[in-house]
Amino acid sequence: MLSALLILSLAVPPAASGSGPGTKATDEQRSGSASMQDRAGDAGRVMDASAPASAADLTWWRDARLGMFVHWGLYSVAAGRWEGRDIPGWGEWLLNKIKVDPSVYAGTLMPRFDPVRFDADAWVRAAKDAGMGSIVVTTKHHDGFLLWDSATTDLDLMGTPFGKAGRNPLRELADACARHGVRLGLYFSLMDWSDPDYLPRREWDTRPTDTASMARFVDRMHAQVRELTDGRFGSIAILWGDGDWEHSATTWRAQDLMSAVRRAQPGILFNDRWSLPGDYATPENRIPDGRLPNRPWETCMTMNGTWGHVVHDHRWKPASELIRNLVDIVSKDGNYLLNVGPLGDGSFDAPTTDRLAALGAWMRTNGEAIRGCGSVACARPSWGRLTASADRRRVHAVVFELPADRTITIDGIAGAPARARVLDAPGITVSTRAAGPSLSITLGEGAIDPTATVIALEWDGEPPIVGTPELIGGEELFLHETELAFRPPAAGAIHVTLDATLPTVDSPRYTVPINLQRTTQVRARTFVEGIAVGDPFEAILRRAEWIPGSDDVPPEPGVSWELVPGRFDRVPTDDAWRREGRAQGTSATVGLPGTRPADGFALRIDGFVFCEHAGIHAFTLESDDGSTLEIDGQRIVDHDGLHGPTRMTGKAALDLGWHRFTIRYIEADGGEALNLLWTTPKDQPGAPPRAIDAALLRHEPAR
Ligand code: H79
Repeated sequence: MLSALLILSLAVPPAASGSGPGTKATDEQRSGSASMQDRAGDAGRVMDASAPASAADLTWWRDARLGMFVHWGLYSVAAGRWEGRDIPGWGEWLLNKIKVDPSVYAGTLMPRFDPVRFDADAWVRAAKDAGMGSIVVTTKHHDGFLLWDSATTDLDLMGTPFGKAGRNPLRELADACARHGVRLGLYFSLMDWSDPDYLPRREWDTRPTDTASMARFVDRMHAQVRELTDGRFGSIAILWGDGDWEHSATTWRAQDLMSAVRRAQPGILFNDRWSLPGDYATPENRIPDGRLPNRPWETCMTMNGTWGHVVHDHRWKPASELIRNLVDIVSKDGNYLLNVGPLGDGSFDAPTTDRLAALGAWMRTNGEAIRGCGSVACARPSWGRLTASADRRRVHAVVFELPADRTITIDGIAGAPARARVLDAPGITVSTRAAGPSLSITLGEGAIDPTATVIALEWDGEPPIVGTPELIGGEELFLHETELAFRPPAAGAIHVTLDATLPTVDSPRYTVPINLQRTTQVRARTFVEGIAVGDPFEAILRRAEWIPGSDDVPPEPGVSWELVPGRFDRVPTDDAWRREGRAQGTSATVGLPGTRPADGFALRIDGFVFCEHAGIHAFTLESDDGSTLEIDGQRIVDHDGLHGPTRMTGKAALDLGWHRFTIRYIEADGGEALNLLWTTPKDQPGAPPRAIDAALLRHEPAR
């Protein structure tokens, strides 16, 4: 019963520390893969399988909750018009709409890029006054124009009158951001419709492709990103990739690029559009239905129907919609990146300025319900949304539609707050009344903000929020028995079933930890005065099946390995080892052979590991790219596929003695790393995985 033995977890390394801003990666750094020493320094921590694929510090980003997105480039000059015609749709997609040779597009618009009204301070002040913590500005969109002086191409700022006049908008923005305490993020499109080496070409593009080389393009793309992050624009808070979908992380060499960028900018965040998971997800023009479990996210959204300025786009969203979107997003633990499309002259149009002003006015009064806030574990109310402060002592009832009786109810808060106030109308009286699992709030007479009124509810300790029962004891994989324990609820009682039925108020009430001795499906639900509150808890706690060990000591110390050169996307079946070019050897511990092919290979490592203590062993495979681990013929870790240096852990109940294991590994592109770590029953609970002592590894001689 294989599934009983598997608990997988995945983690990736934290940002590598290294040289500070100003470092310019050399060509060797670019083309070579990071050394094993670098990888060792990358050692990550084991997290849930669903945990974000990064250990970057997102604190400032989460706390800010609101940022400004800026789409500004050659297309802003055209403003959705070409040869006297209105071009419908997104302004920044103009080149793809007019389907002209990229040199015609650039030749027409570059001489006209002279935004004399561009004022970096005004942009940053507008963002700050709107309550925004960061600005993410396009440095290069799909059209391929670079908004800075780049050594990599002539399709850059220096081909415009603005650049020739000595202006440097990204530098000016960086300085203004530093002056105003706003973080600067850079948008960068990987897809490039102008670069002669980029493939695939758009279907309308008639330029010959015979001399194009994606490898050369990726080199140039890396060089561009390194220019942006080498310190010339100061400290960069976010690298916001886009247009990654036409190629894999392998082709982009995304992992190498990210590692190099993180060395130059240790605090930088990556979005999820580098063909890798990155630090956070980026739903576009869409707000998810709820939280994304264990995944930070940010919705980016236009104010009208386009990102880049289009004179004839009048699809403006009302400011009230933008404000409610922000509240909705924060109530789901998300961020809001709201777009502006400045004009070709560098100014903002009136509809944009109006919306930023309305947002700012609302934020100045109600920002405490947004900044540093997140979700509340209660059902979503019909009249608006709930957010909670970071210290969880303050809950904000944000009212979109106040019922006629001026009373709102929060299901799942079973007690009245110490204080309550209406942020935009402090004179209004607020009376609160707790009844069972619900809190009712009635507002006295007085006008309130019809868009979104915040009622701040404060407790002196934890508010009595009653939701899904929280497990605090009980192992998902246990040996003989485990003690199932729940955190005592803030109010009411937890009722539990162990027979897969939905708990009712008549099910046994949880009072003390429950001893489990067999695989059990646990369901639990909180009831206050007989009324069910929140979603039920559900989990299967599995009793492990023992894998017996062997007393026969394998003849040779260390492990044996076999290697075949070739390109693999997944670890191959054993037939692959009949290929030509096979190499074999032995080594003292699990790792990569000293000499190995440059263009990809598959590796198989065989051996036996000695378990000195019977019990649950956790094996952590750290690899770049994919790997799998079998113990006694059972797949314990499946860390297959192409990826950067990440860890994955699987558990098995191993009896005393020697256990046969096989590791399969592939190296396709980018960095190379392979490492096997473990924790044994004699390690402290929660101890980090450690290397396996070489004396515990032996193997049978190769046939
Ligand atoms: O920069 C903005 C967009 O230009 C960029 N991402 C945001 C932040 C983006 N590029 N591609 N996509 C988003 C997704 C592709 C959308 C498309 Fe279409 C739908 C391409 C073709 C159909 C939009 C509508 C563009 C052309 C028609």
